[in-house]
Amino acid sequence: MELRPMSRLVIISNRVSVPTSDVGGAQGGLSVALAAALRESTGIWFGWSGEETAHFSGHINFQRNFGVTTATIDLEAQDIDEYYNGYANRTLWPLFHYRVDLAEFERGFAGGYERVNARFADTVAPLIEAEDLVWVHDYHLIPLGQKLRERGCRNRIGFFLHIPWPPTPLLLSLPSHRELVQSVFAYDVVGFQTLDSLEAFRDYARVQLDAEFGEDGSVTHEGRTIRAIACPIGIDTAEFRASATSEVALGVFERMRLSANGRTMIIGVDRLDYSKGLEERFLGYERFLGSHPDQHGAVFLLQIAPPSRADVQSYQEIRAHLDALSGRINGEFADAEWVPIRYVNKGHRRDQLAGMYRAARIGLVTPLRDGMNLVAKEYVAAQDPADPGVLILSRFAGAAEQLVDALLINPHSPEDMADAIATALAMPLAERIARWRRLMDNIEAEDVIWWRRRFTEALEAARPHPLPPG
Ligand code: ADQ
Repeated sequence: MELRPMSRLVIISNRVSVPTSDVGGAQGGLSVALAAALRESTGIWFGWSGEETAHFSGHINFQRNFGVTTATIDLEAQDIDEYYNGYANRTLWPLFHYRVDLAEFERGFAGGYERVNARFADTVAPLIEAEDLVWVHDYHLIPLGQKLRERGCRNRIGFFLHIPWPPTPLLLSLPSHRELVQSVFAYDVVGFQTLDSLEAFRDYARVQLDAEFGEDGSVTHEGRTIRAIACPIGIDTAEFRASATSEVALGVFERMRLSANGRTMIIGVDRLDYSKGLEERFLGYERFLGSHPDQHGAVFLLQIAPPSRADVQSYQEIRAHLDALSGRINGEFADAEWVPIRYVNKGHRRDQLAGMYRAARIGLVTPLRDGMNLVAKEYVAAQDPADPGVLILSRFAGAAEQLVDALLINPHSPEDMADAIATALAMPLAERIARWRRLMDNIEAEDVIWWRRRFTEALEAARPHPLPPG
């Protein structure tokens, strides 16, 4: 393997996930992968601590854990309210997931978003050294690149968007859409999860900004050229496969089998979020039960959905809806010995999840919109190669661009979902194995290490930013 000195990497995201030694524990593949990149490159990971402070001071808390340096700041209550709960999660998140109906456009939120991005820039800029690669993550921090440029940062700076980029007509409903998109041109490389999102970004640049397009994905606007690429995120496939056969996972697998008592298990695992299509999933499953009386008592759905963003009203509402809906469906179909939906609002360790995925004949992943959806990939990676389950996947998850051998469905259609469940339950072993193998080939080839390399190599190939004119 070619050995070359790596640039130091500075990763900036809203929250920082501090590495621990506990491989089976709470951490997602993303944090493991970024931590691995940081270990190789001796960089730092900068973000909000998740803590509140009475007065923002710019004080940075450095920590070093398992070879990774993290640097975090505390934010004021107003920052958290306007930037995080406000602009990020009540304006951009719904809008970028095609829910203009839920998006709230308040000037206070926009102001808080600008202010916190400036606070991030002020505090992180002095930490950045001349040759560092800077990699900014997600919708919380879109204007950060521009704010760093305004503070004289000439490094190569990349941005990766974990959620979908919306079609132009939707984005136009954001009052400051033009400023937001123009700020993207401060980066050198901009990565999207899918070709669909990349195309939507290019469409905006063409129609609204009259941008020019070059070879190799370059987009030029007002003298600034960026490279816009599709770079789908993957999971740490090797690690997840191993965790699916760990002692903890196999223990969970056995207990699930016992508690299933001969019934076939269907699994759903999602943060409790309206974008994940949980109501539609329950309704599709209800339709399946309604049209397949022979399956009563023979299947059950285990839905794991830990609450998230509980300070935002639309999240409180979806939770209440799901409580009512799961109760109604269980009331309609359950008998003394069988409950059709086991609805669990708790998080689980990753190795426990892996064991549950492995025990499920069907993985039901039906978001209405999703940047990628890593649960779909984890479900596949956790399967027993000799007796794999079937993935039912929404066409509107980014993962559907890669996982074409899943049963792809329209999550808005209860009939589509009911049919897919019936098809999956009846699928012969040979077809299950053939589909699983092709899904696994993709998940192995385009894993999180591939993703990280693809992005950082594009960033390394960018030319250092020229000095500002004048
Ligand atoms: P999320 O919307 O959070 O991520 P997803 O990609 O599915 O969605 O990742 C969720 C992660 O949390 C998975 O690793 C999953 O195992 C874990 N998880 C979910 N429920 C859990 C539970 N009950 N207990 C423990 N772990 C649980 C955003 C975007 C996605 C994109 C990712 C990464 O919305 O589209 O795929 O970022 O880019």
